[in-house]
Amino acid sequence: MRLVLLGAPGSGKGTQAARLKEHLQVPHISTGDLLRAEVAAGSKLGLEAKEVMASGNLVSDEILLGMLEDRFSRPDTRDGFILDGYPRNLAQADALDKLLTRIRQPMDYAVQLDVPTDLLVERIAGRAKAEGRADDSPESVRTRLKVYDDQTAPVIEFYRQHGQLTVVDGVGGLDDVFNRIIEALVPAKEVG
Ligand code: B4P
Repeated sequence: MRLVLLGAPGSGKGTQAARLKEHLQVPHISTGDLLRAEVAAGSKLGLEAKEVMASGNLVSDEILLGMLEDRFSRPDTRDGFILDGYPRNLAQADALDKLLTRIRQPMDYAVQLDVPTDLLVERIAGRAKAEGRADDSPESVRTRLKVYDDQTAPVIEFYRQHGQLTVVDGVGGLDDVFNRIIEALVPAKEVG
C-alpha cells in the first residue's frame, strides 16, 4: 500500500506513521526525519537545512526531491510506503506525482489528519518540553503554522481533485486516531 499522510505540524503524522508502519509492514519515509539525520551527521545538505528548519521554513524543493528520489530507489519501497512530511507545497505535490508515475507506483491514499490549531499548539508545546526539538520554539511554531496555511494546505485540494483524499479526525487518543485511519483505508468496494 502506498499512502501519504497530510496535516499541520503537530497533527500526529509522525506519531501515526510509526504505528502504521508496524501494521502495514511497509517503510515509513519521513522527510523531517531524513533531514534531521543529515543535520545530525553534519553533511553538506544538513548544514544547508539546519537553520531553515530551526526557523520553521521549508527546505528547498530541489534538496527534498533529490533526497526522496534516492529513498525511493531503495528496494524496501517496492511493496509500498508511508510518506510523512512530503509534499508540503504544490510544486512538491506535482514533482511527487511525476516521480511516482515514472516508477509506476501511484499513490493509493492521501490521509489528512484534521486537528484544530489550538490543539496543534498545545501538542507541540508538550513535545518542546519533552524533547527540546530546535523547531518547536514558540516563534518557529508560529512560522510553521503560517507556512502550512500558505503553502501546504493547497496540497489537500490537490489530492481531493485527484480523488485520493480521505479526511480523518485527528483529535483523540493515539489508538482512536489510529483506528480511524485503518477504517479509512478499507477500499470502498469492501465497505458494502
Ligand atoms: P516534520 O518532521 O515533518 O515535523 P512536523 O510537521 O511537526 O510533524 P511531526 O510528524 O514531527 O509531529 P507529529 O504531528 O506526529 O518537519 C520538520 C521540518 O523539516 C519542517 O518545518 C521543514 O523545515 C522541514 N521539512 C520536512 N519536510 C519538508 C518538505 N517536504 N519540504 C521542505 N521542508 C521540509 O506530533 C507532534 C506532537 O503531537 C508529538 O509530541 C506527539 O506526541 C503529539 N501527538 C500526536 N498525536 C497525538 C494525539 N492523538 N494526542 C495527543 N498528542 C499527540
